[in-house]
Amino acid sequence: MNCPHTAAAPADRGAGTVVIDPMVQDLDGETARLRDAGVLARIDLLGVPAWTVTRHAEARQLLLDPRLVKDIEAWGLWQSGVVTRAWPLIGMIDAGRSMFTVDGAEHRRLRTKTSQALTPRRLEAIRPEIEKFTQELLDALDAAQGDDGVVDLKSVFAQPLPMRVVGMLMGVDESKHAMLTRQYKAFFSMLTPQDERLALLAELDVFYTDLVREKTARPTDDLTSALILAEEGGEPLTEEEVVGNLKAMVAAGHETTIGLVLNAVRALLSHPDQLRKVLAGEAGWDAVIEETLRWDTPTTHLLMRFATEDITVGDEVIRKGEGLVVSYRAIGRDIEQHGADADAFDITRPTRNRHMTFGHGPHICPGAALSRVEAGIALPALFTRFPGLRLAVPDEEITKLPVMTQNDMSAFPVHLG
Ligand code: STR
Repeated sequence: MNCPHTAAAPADRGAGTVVIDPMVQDLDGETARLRDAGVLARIDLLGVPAWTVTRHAEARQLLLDPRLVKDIEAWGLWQSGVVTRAWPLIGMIDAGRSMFTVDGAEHRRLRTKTSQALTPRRLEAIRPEIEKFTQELLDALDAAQGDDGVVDLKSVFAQPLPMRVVGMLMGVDESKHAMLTRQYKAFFSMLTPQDERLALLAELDVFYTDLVREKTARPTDDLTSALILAEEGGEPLTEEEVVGNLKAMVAAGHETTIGLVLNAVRALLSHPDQLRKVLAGEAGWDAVIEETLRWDTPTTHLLMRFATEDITVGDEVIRKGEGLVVSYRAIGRDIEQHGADADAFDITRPTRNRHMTFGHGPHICPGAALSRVEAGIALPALFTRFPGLRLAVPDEEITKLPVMTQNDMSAFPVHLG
């Protein structure tokens, strides 16, 4: 893709550079090329050069390294004006002040309440509601079948479920869910012109700011209200910080879990021997969830961290001011970590729990337990209600959306059986 708004000359990109395809035409091929390009690989993101880490052990170490920060002001290409708001991926980095964009002591201040609200123990309280949403959406699936018995599992089930859960948690009214789903779809799609993307982000900021002001005036029993209220003797978050956390939670909580649920269904339908094992009780749903997280990560590439000093990784040096991406899909397929058959889906694999799909270190996903609860309810409920569930098209015909950072299918047509 031609990228006229950046001045990064092709000469800046070495021969070993992997160009990340915005259309996501061959994700497995690209993952293999990244792995082959080395522990630390040079990538091109719509004309912008960056490093990516492709191995489990080194990623783990880098994710603990305080010399890497999320603050965009530490990025040389941003300081020099080579990268601007005209770059289509800027919204993944320049997303406002929140727990996603701040490090150190300030990061702990921004994040503590959210992570405490999402512990496995606290989540037990909302399990019945998640079960209720799941049953309602299974009914909706049944009702949405066409005359041919085909229904899109994505739009009718996998997409609305996490939106309802994160909506309930954050206090976002159901009447707004369709708008949010539409806006995030456009935000992530590389087919959306950048001026439209910037406009929709501005609209979302107005929406979230209004919501935070409403919750400030009339607090309710949700995490947004909790984020607004100061702890006994503590310093409250600013409005900007609450808005930042709220939008990070809605975007992350909604987008990633769609991938987890759909990828697990797809893996099971294309590995019927393993589905049989789960249905016969010989393997657990937790094994399906962990192996799916490893093998088909919802997040392909996580943008971005910046080096505040030169950082040596093996034979390469990330120079001060350079950007580092974490390529979770390649990391899940790391042969050193998972063995020579790392590309195979195998729910009985001994290392299935030793993946790093939720990250590591201070920014490790605060919603990890929530996504496991959601998938742990949705998957068995789906296969119990529709034991004859099968794909309505050959697996090769399922296409990916043109999204560079997330692993997201266009649709997932099934026969309910
Ligand atoms: C989307 C745009 C926005 O308004 C706020 C955020 C912050 C959190 C980000 C989110 C982004 C994109 C998807 C992310 C999420 C955190 C977890 C999720 C990166 C930039 C993952 O895919 C892991």
